[in-house]
Amino acid sequence: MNLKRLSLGLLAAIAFACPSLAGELAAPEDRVVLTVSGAIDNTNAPDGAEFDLAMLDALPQDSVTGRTPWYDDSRTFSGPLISAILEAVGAHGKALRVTAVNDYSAEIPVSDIEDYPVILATRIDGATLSVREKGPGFVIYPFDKAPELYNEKYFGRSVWQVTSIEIF
Ligand SMILES: Nc1nc2c(c(=O)[nH]1)N[C@H]1C(S)=C(S)[C@@H](COP(=O)(O)O)O[C@H]1N2
Ligand SMILES: [Mo]
Repeated sequence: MNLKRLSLGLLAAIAFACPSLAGELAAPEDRVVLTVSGAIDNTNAPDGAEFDLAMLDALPQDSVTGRTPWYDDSRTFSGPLISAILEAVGAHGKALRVTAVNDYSAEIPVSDIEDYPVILATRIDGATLSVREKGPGFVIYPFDKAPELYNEKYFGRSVWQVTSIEIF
């Protein structure tokens, strides 16, 4: 077997085994609800990686149910795991700067995402989160599974009306 062929075959096998290294990220077909920029390998736009709602829905999802400081009663939030978003864009940084439409922003260490199933909620009680209802994205920590997170430190990282995330 010739060496060039062998190395090409190896490269193809590696690209196949590691889709995040292959840089595959389809372009959004609908309104962009999230743009991820910064230290990422996979982009689909000059600004970085753009997602429409269907693209976020296609990622692994989780949900969080219970009382939060933002609502009077128990609610169920659901949406993609932020870890899945980071994987989709091939992120390699230590932190996320999460920015909302009102220019509020918070820094989230990547360790939070590794330690807990934090989601970017796109739904509340199954209904799409409109901008009026703190959408299109709302960072929700798993307060139901990890009650130790129910404090100001993590409330401050619970950014609503999220439209962009920068990895650094
Ligand atoms: N978009 C957006 N998200 C935000 C904020 C904000 O001003 N804008 N405030 C943060 C802070 S500092 C806290 S403590 C919690 C709770 O804010 P609240 O007390 O105004 O409801 O939401 C967080 N998420
Ligand atoms: Mo806060």
